[in-house]
Amino acid sequence: MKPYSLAEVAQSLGIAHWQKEQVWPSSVIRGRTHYAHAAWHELSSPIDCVSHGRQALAQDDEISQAIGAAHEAFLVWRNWPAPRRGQVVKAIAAQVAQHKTELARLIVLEAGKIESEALGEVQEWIDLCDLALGQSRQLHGLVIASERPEHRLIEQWHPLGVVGVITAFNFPVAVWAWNAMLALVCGDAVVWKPSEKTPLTALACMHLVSKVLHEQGAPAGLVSLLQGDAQIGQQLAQHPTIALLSATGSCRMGRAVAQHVAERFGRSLLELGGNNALIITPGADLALAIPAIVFSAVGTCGQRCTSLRRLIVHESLIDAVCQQLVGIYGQLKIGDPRHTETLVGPLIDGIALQAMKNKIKEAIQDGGTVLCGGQVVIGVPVGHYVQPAIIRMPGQTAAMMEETFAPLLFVLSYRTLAEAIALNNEVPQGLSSAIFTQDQREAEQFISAVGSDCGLANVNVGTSGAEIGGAFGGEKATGGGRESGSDAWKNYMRRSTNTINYGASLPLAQGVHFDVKPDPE
Ligand code: UN1
Repeated sequence: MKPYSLAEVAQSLGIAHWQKEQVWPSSVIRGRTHYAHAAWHELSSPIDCVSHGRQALAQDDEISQAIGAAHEAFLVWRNWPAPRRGQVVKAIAAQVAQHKTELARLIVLEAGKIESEALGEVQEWIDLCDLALGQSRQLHGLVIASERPEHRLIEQWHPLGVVGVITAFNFPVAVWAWNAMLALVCGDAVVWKPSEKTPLTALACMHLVSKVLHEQGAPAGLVSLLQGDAQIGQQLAQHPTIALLSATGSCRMGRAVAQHVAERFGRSLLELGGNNALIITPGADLALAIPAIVFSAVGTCGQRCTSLRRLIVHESLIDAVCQQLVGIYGQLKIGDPRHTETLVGPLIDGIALQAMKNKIKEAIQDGGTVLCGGQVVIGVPVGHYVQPAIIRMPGQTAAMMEETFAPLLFVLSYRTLAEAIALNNEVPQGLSSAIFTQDQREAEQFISAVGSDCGLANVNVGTSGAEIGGAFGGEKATGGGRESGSDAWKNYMRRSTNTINYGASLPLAQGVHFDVKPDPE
């Protein structure tokens, strides 16, 4: 296979001409590109670290323009019937499907994930459009029995306003789509700040969406893009017009965002770090468990928020499981993610590599034994390609309490299921978890109220690779938000409870009497 280049992919996505004198636009507002000259940063692919231009960073005037345009667009868009808004999202899905391969290739080039996973990510956008289309005819509330005669209580869901979306490099398309597609059918406008590591993927998404919005006659300014760093995230968090700020990223970022948003009584929707565990019980079907462990631990080079970080194995099996895993890890094809045989691409940057190295050192100090991996396979100037690592730990130590965004798997043993569940729940984060068992009691205990405390708790399925139909998110330091399927749409709307009196008297609730004598006149 001839490896494709960024220039070719940008050309096929119709955004190549957006690069002017090496500079990519700092924002897209009302479908138009802007090029701020005040600040920029160098762009390169994690595949080869070769520079492919500069990314201009949005300035204050662009931020206020984008939010202002979004608010104006919202005032119009909220009056479109929801099913008609759904038709717009349906047209977006068709546009995305037409460009699926090119968009996936851009993800490969910018995020460094393998093509099959990148295609899956674009599929996630298309799937979410399907879900949002159906939801556009299901944004319904309740009719509730009133305690008063000739009264009715109803709940309605109304569009919320301008939704800010902050996304991370590892899912530069899907997480944006979860938020934006639902927000659109709910009648909201969207301002997006993507990761500064994947700005071109965001530009391509904006190009696809802007074209459809224009064709469908949607108000200009409905969806805009601001390129930049944490500074912009902070401004979105502080801006009174952003009714909801959805943020995906580290716990540190989420804490800062949540505080600013709470300060002004705004709403936030947080999907932060995970520290996901998988339990192997004595009767687990290892033919299922082993490939699930490997995909969860090394897929996306360990850079999913759902990546498997902690493997908790029954003491009777731990030696056999470690041996099988070390054997498979030794065969993993690591390298250029554009090659079809590659399973593990590069880490996003040198900082990620350093974090992995530091964590391995810390784990050794805690008494861990490196069973395999940790070495750089291909280094700079090409990229940061590492051998995924497995470290056997004497117990759950301090080193294991935080998330390291790298293919680093800690293994520890347990004796009783209660002990395994306690280990699963002991960390500050609570995103994803899994158990491999053929014993129904073990499975049910794990997903019961006294089992895993995570937002996602799977049985005989790995920790990563959730479908869009369920609510996605986690508890504790993961931030508590739920995105994607189920009733996540409610995040993007406001609820109005209405009491309607269709009678000729005015009874008060709770039997209260408050007799006001009518004026004899
Ligand atoms: C993320 O890593 O932020 O469940 C999202 C998964 C994907 C989404 C991951 N569907 O692994």
